[in-house]
Amino acid sequence: MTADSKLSLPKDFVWGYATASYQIEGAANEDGRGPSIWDTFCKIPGKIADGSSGDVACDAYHRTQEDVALLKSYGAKAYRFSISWSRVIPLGGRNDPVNPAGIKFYQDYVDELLANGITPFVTLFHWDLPQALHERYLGFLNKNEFASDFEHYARVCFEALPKVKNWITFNEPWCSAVLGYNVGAFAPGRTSDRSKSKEGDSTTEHLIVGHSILLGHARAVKAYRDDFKSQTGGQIGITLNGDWTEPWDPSDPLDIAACERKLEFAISWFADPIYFGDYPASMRTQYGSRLPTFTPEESALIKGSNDFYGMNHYTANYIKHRDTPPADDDVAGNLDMSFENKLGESIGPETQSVWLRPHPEGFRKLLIWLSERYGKPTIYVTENGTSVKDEHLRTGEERLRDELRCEYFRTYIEAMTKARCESGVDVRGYFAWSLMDNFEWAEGYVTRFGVTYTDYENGQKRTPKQSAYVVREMFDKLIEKE
Ligand code: PNW
Repeated sequence: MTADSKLSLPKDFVWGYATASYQIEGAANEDGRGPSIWDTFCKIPGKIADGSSGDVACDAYHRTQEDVALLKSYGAKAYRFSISWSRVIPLGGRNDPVNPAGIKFYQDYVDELLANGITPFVTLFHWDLPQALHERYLGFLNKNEFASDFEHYARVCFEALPKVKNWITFNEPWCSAVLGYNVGAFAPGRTSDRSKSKEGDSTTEHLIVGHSILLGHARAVKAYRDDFKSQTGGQIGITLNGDWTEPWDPSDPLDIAACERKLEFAISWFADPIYFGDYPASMRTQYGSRLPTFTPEESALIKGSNDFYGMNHYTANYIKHRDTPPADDDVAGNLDMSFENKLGESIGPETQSVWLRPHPEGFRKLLIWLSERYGKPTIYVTENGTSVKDEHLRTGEERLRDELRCEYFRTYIEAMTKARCESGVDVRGYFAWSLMDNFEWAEGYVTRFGVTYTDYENGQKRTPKQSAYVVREMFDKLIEKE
């Protein structure tokens, strides 16, 4: 018996595809939806690579049945999508009106999925903050207002969608905080760099945003556990992004320490408060009083607020420590990241995304790292996938032959299975990013992540790529039959 033949996943392993509201829905101005900070951001010249927006996107708002049929044809057991807050509460706040058409859209979506035997995993917040809340009190920068409004919005969703048993509060708070309020590459685009934004302070705002999101998460989880969980028997958690790290020079203890520090700045920033009740010491050391502190009540509320860990994972970096003091706007832990190590070896092949190179072994290692640090939590991989270099330049049938993506899914799904079988990581589900090519944020429609080709020139027609069959084959092969 070869080592490989022992690799398998349990019968009840959940797998499927993930998307997000602003990236696929379109119908930005229909049926009472209010604008989000992404609608506003897309209108600023120069912010989106191809000058596009999510106004139409994949037109998923009008294609519920078609998309659920597509998922079914792929054999998906589950589907992760997100709710557009401003479709449900156009102005966002706890005293603002709820939009019945928005509620109905998501109720119908859930019903259509369930009728086809597909389990919904629903994200409450995937970056599209109602614009009105940004204007009213600067959104995340006002901790108490934000957390109260988010809890209210979460309650509206829990109430309206009792058939949903799997909830994710926030998607990748690191991206909202750092890309939105430090680098300024994502909405609302705040940064200290005055060539990019009139407003913003990259030395503090991302830290305040992170704190508000943690509190909003904890308030929504408490609301769910107090008033909904017992009736519906569901589960709730947060989704965090995190890349694996390898030392630039494996013989340098300072590079090894920097690898751990990078993981803490990216992941433990949010996961430590959720599992232990406070920020990691490495961040306190670097940021001092700029990093907010938790009151004892806040700490108690946040600690233990995950029924499961939602893991988004794409890539890995080589890490080199710095000998100079950290810059005031540093977010990584005072280190340099690179795709090449000291010997000039590349961590993986190029893709269309400048930040992403496949390195499946890093997925296995990070699953083990999370499992060990956080006491063997239940993990759902809520996103994993890749873009393909120059895929947007292909024509005809070549557009469907996404060999690099096929190889990515083969090797990453195998790496995850190894982490489960060989190291006892409690991973129970996997969602490939993404069901179809969609609006890739600041990269517009140039970068494609789908297992389905979306033809934006021809009525957003969907055509399966080879990778859709590969994902299915992998799970058909790995999941035990009885
Ligand atoms: C994730 N980075 O975002 C998101 O959750 C998705 O909405 C997105 O489409 C997907 O990954 C692919 O990009 C990220 O720059 C965006 O490091 C950017 C980064 C990481 C994650």
